[in-house]
Amino acid sequence: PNSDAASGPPVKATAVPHPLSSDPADLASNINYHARFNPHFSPSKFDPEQAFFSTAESVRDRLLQQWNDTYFHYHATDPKQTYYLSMEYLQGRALTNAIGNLGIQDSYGEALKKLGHDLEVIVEQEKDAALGNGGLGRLASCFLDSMATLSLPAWGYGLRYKYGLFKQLITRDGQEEVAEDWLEKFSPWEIVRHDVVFPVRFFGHVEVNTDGSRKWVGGEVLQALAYDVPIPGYNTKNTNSLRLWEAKATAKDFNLFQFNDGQYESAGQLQSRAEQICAVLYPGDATESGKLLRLKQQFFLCSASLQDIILRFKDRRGGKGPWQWSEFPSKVAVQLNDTHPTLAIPELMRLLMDEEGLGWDEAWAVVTRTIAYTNHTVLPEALEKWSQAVMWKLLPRHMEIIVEIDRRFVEMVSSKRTDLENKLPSIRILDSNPQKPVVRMANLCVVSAHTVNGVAQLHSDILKAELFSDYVSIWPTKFQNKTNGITPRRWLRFCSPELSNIITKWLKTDKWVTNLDLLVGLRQFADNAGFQDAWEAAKMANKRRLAQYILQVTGVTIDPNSLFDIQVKRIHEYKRQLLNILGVIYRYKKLKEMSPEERKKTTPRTVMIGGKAFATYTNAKRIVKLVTDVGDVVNSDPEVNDLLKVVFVPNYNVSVAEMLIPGSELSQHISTAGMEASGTSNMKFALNGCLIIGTLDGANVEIREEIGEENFFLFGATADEVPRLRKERENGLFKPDFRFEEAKQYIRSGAFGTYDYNLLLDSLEGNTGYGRGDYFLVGHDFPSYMEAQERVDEAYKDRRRWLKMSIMSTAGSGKFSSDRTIAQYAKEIWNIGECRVP
Ligand code: 4GP
Repeated sequence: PNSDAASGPPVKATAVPHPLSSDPADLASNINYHARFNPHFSPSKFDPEQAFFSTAESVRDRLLQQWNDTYFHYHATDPKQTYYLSMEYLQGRALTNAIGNLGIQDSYGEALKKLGHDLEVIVEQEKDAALGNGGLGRLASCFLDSMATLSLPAWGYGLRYKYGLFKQLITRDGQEEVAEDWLEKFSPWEIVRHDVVFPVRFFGHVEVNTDGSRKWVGGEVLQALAYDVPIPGYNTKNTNSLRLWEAKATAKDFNLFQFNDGQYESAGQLQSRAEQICAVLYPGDATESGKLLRLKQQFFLCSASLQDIILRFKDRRGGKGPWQWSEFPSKVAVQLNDTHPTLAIPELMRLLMDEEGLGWDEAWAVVTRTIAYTNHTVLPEALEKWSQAVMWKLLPRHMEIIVEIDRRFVEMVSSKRTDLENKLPSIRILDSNPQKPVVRMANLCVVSAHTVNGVAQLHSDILKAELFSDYVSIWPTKFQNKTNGITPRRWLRFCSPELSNIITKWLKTDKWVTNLDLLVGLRQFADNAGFQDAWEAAKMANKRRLAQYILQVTGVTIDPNSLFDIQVKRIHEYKRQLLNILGVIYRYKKLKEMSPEERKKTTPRTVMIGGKAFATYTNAKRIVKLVTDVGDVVNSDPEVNDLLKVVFVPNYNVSVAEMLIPGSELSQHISTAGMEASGTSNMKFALNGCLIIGTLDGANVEIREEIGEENFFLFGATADEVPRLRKERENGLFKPDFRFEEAKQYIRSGAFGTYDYNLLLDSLEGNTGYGRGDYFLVGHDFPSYMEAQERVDEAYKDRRRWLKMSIMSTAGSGKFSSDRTIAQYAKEIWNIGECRVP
């Protein structure tokens, strides 16, 4: 801030300028207006934090205008609309994205300059909205951006968690989790909608009316209050909504009598139960109460969203019945982002039958033509199963409906598909194992949805061949693939302006921002020395920025001339950060054994690993600890210091990714083949000219196809070899590579401190069991991984060759735009079309 900072904003507040003016002076005046008149801060303060909030509010004025126009346009046009139901959205920061999509970044930069501030500093003030865990949540956010950019009538629905994903601290004991309060001050982006409130019931019982119809009554009723977050598209006026629900109790639910009697806690019981629902993303579910809370969250999202969708359907037909319910699926598409919102299925059935009076068949026809389901993982522990007892207690009417869906499915199989009768125990919805009767949510989705899709070709093939193979034989056309994508706005245009400018300059157009296939035009310059030099300079600028960031958050100095090698993602054994760090350990040991002459020939590397481990996932936390311990030893070892650095990047989130990815040169996507459904960071890295070392897993397969196998460092077993390799291991036939043994032994020798790593290393030994007996095949893949790493070192020594490969990576990334993914969903699943605001 300039010297006026302490005495308030330097420009005098005048009348509020038109919110759509892009004149920097008008914008400055608008920012100034918000600084003076918003009630959140003292008007005498205008340091970067206040400047951020005032700027965001000024941007919001414009968003509001477009958002209203969009709403009215959709209302008047009444197109078919998609509703994306997701328990997770990893939105990250919104300011750069908003002004970038609105095309007013430069004007805001200038406006802030007039006010004594620097836009780059101001955007850093914003907290990440981390209402998600990882890939699935970030995908949802990329989809929102693409839906708006393609001018599609499509909204997101989610929950407004008070505390999103935890903040990760790295201490001497490894990872520590603390609550991340993204709403600590407030979010300038949301619009609280006191006019949009729906009741959501829990518990209670089912009453049967004299005509046989049924009604869910009693229990407790909370209110769902809507908060709308405007989602602007790039280069379009369309500004869609992300509607986040918050749970509330009403004043009626507050027992004033009890309160006055000193019984403060029981007086506000419902209020506090309401607060629990949106308190945190993924509350621990080891306890019964934890499971109940998660189920409540899921139902809360589904019920509020569907009531809202139905009301809108009615509103758009004049608000007066009778309704043509058979028309509903031609006006509404509901996409379930994984099984978390599965309860939308029985809830829509209930609303249609019990509230709207439809019969079963009529309601079922609507539901099954409206709902589609995306699967994001084949990991058995992630396939949701809810206890039938808990479901009967919390949602008795929904359980009745689920039982009936299951009964009809069983009846259909028994009458029409006798060949599958022996498969019924595994394909029906209810698993009535007397020990632990559960509802299998994925089965409910597959039986009820009109379309089921995987998120990369290999994953979709695996779903069809394995997890859902029996259903495929019943409904062969139900299954599709929709390879994931990422938004090129956030993940190239805005996070790497340097590289973007070069691309625009050489392609002589910036149309690639909305038509990513145009990047293929860069192939013609891949050998051009002038282009390569410019490319290298841009990458170097990003590396320098990253090095500064690393110094700031970890205190470790890294050399921008070394190879920047990055693995960032949730810490999970199947993602094999352990393979990475074992490789680093082996490298370190060999460096130490080398003569000074030999050392001179090696490629200097900086290895960065980042990601959060689920709080109760012990082995994942041990991996984090190991990386930090290795870093401590390696980084302070003068013998290797200029050749190897190892950094654990703390608190990985969207904003950190925006810093890391543009500065990366090699990234690791090294999951056990068949286990990573897609991966989306692989796409972000490739788009930013980073080379991939990886297995033939998830979207790696398609990335390699697109950018050319000569530009991809491949290693490891393939998905179809994995079962055989596991069997061999179980039968004691596995012979470990000497390098693998050496690396493990080095850890056991205490080279990285006194922490007991035996339990972690033991998971790589033995011969059976999930997580033991090296289920993830780290040992099997280790030698081919090390050989691929040698190829990386060699390639990096040839600067021109590396630059060419880097350019080819970006040039081949066109397919991985989420615009392409969403266009396919729109056409092949939702059947919706553009509805552009004029
Ligand atoms: C993730 C998958 O693990 C990842 O491969 C995929 O790219 C991403 O979904 C988006 O489709 N799954 C999850 C999850 O995040 O919670 O199951």
